[in-house]
Amino acid sequence: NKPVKLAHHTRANDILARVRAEKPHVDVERGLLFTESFRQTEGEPLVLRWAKALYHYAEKATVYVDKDQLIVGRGGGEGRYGLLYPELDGDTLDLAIKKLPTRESSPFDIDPEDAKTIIEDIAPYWKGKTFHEDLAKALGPETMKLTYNPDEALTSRYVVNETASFRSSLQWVHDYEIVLQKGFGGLKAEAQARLAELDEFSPIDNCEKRPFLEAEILTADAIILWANRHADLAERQAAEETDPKRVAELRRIAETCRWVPEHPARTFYEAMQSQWFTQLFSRIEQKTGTIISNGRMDQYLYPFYKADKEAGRITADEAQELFECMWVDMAQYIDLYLSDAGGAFNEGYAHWEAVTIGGQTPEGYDATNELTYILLKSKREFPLNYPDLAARIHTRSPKRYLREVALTIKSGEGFPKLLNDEDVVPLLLSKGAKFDEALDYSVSGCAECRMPNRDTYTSPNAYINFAAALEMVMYNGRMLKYGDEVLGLETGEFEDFTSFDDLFAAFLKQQNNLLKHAFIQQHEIIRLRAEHFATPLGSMLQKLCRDSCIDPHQPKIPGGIDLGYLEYMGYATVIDSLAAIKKLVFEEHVLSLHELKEACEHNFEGYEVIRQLLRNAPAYGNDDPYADEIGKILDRTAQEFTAKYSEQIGVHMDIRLVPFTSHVPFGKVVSATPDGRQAFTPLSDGSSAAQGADHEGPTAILLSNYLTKNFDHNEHAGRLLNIKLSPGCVAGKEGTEKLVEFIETWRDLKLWHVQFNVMNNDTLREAQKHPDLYRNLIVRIAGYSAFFTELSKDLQDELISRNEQEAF
Ligand code: 8X3
Repeated sequence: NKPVKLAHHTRANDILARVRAEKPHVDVERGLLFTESFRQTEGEPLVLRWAKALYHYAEKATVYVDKDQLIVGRGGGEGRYGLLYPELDGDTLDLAIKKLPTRESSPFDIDPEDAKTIIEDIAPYWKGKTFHEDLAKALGPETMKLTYNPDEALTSRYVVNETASFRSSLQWVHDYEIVLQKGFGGLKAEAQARLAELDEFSPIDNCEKRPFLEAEILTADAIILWANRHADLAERQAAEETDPKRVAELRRIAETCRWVPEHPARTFYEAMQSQWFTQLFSRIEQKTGTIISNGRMDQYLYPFYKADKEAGRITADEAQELFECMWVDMAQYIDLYLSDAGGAFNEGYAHWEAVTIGGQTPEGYDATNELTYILLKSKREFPLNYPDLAARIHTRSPKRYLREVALTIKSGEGFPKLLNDEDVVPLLLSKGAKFDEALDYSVSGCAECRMPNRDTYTSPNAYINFAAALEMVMYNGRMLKYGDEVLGLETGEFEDFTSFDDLFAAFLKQQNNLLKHAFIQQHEIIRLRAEHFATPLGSMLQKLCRDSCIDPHQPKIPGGIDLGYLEYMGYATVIDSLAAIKKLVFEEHVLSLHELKEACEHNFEGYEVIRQLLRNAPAYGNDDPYADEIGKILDRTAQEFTAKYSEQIGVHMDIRLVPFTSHVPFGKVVSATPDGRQAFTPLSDGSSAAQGADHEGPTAILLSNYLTKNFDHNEHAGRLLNIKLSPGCVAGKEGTEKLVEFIETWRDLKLWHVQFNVMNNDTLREAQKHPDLYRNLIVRIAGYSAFFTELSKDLQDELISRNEQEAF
C-alpha cells in the first residue's frame, strides 16, 4: 500500500500527492453559473435551458491546466472539489452549508465568501423550485411517514429511502465510442441536418424536436468552446514556461484540445482527452448518482492504442501513465451530497465511475486485449481508490486473465470487482436485449450492468429497510426508534403468533407494504423528473434518445429497455432472524416470543444467554438449507410483487441486493433483532452473510447465495457479495491458483458479483489507532473502495466485524 516509485508513475504520483494534501472543498462556480443562466431562461423548454446553462458555464467558468498534467480539465479549484446542483436540492443549501465542514460522513470545507454567495445568491432563487421539494409534496401521508421525518423537514427516516432527492439520475454509461468516432462537431452537423428537415407544420417537431435539436447544437458548441479555452490556457502557459520538456507537453495539450472533442480522435492520447472532457462535462451537466461510468475502456480505446503501438507512437508504459493522469483527474471531482442520507450512503467520498474490462465481444468471443492488462497493472500499482475497476468473467476467460485478476485482488485494495457474464447476459436477454447488446454490456456503478444504447431508465431508486419490516412485526406496525407512531401495518401482537407460518405471513405482508410505498415513490419520481431535469449532453450520447429527440429524464424512450431497481436491505439480518424464531421458538421451544421480544427490547442487556442462543441458530452464509430456504422465499415473494407492478409502470423494477454504505445508516434506525444483532448497529450488506454469522468458509457463502436465488424469475438484478480473505489464505503461487479456482466456482454457480478485501483485521485496528500512518490504506466497501481513514468510525467498525476467511 505504499506509493509506487516506478518512473512512469512519478508524474501521476506527484499530482496525486498535491491533490490529497487538502480536505475536499465546495466549489461554487457550477452552482452560481447555472443559477445565473436559469434566471434568464424561465419559461423556455427545459432541454434548451440546460444547454444554455452549459454554454454559459463553458464561456465563464475558470479553466485549469495543472502542473505536470497530461489529461487536462477540472470543474473546480485546487485539490478535491465538490460541485453544487441547486436545481436538485438547493432548498437545503443554507442549512447544509453550515453542517458540511463538520459532519461525520464525507465532510467538505467551504470558503466563507463562497458560503455567503450560496446563502444570499444561489439558495434564495431555488427555494420553492427544486425537485426535492416537489417530490415531498407529491407523497401522500402514508408514504411520507416511511420516507421523511415529520419533525426535521425532508430528512430521511431510512425505512423506504428514495434516492432521487440527492441525485438526478441513477448511474449510467455514455456511448463514448460515438464521440471518439464522430466528435461533437459530427454530432452537431447531424443535429443541424435534422433540424433543417423538420416538418414546419408539425406540433411535435416544433414543440419537442426543435428545442431538443437546438439544445444538442448548443451543447456541442459549449463543450467545443470549453475545450478551446483549455487550448488557449495551455498556449499561454507554454509561452511562459522555461522547461523545454513541459513546453512541448503544453503545446501538445493545446493542439489536442483544439482538435478534440470537436473532431474524431486520431490517436490514443486524443481519445483519452476527448473521453475525459466528455465525462467531466457530463458531471457538470447533471448529478448522476455514483457518476456516469467509463464503459468498456479496454474495448473502445483499443483501436487507438493498437494503431499508435504499431506506428511506434506509444509504449505500454506511456498508455499507463495517461490512464493514471486521468485517474487523478477523477479523484479531484468529489461527489458532494448535501443531505445526510446522501453523505451516509456514499461514505469515504465514494464515486464509482466503473471501468469495465474483459468479458466478451458483441459476437460472443473473449474480449481481453493488451489494454485489459495495462488497466489491471495500473490498479495494482497506482495507490488510488478511483476509478472502480470491474472485470467481466465468462466460461472462456483465458487463464492469464483470471490469474492477473487474482493477482490484482491479492494486492489488497479491493480491485477488481467481478461481474459474471454467465448470469448477466442471459438475464439481459430475458428482458428483451439482443445478443450483441447483452454481450456488450458495461458495468455501471456498484454492480449494475448497462447496455449504453439500449438501456433508458435513469430514475434513482428506493432503498428499502426490510429489517424495519421485521421490527414492525415485533411491535405491531411500530419501530422503537420512532416511538408510538404506526409506520407499517398492524399485523397483531408479536406474542400472539401461534405458528411460524402465521408470523412469516405477517412479515411478508409488511414486506409487501414497504414495496408498495417504494413503487408509489418511484411513480412520482418518474413523473417529476421529467419536469425538473434535462441532459442534452447525455441525450447526444444515447442512440435512442438522439433518434427520438427525447431526453432520458422523460418517462419513455421508444425502443428502450427500462431496467430499474429496488433495494432489499438487510437480507441476511432478516433471514437469520426468521430462522432463529422458527428454530428456537416454534420447533425447539427453548424460547417464547415474549422472552425474545423482551430480550430485544432491552438490547440483550441482561439477556446474554438468549443472545448466544440466537447467534448460534441457523444462519445464511453457511450453506444451510434451513436458513437458505427462508431467503429464497423472501426473494421470490419480493420478485412476484415487483413483477406485477413493474408491468403497471412499464419498468423492470428488479429486486437487487446492493447497499452502497446504506446498511450503516439503515442499521441506526433498527433496534435489536432476533438474530442477536444489537440495536442500531449495521445491517448485513448486500447479499453477504451477517457480520460474524458465517463460519463455514467462503465456498459456503457462495452456496448460500446460489441456493437463495430464484433462477426461474427474472425480476432480479445485481447481488453484491463481499468476501474478506486473510492475506495468508491467498499467499504465494498456490494462493493465486486457489483464488482462481474460487472465482471459477463463483462463475459456474452463475452468481452476479463478488469482490474481496484481502486484509488482516489487525491492520485495520492499527489504522484506526494511527490514521496518519495509514493514509494510503484502501479498503473495499460496497461496490467501491475508499481510503480507510476517511470513513466514519461506524463503517470502520463494520468492516472489522465482517468475518475474515482464513482458508478456502
Ligand atoms: C450503486 C447503486 O443505486 O446507483 O451503483 O444503482 S445505484
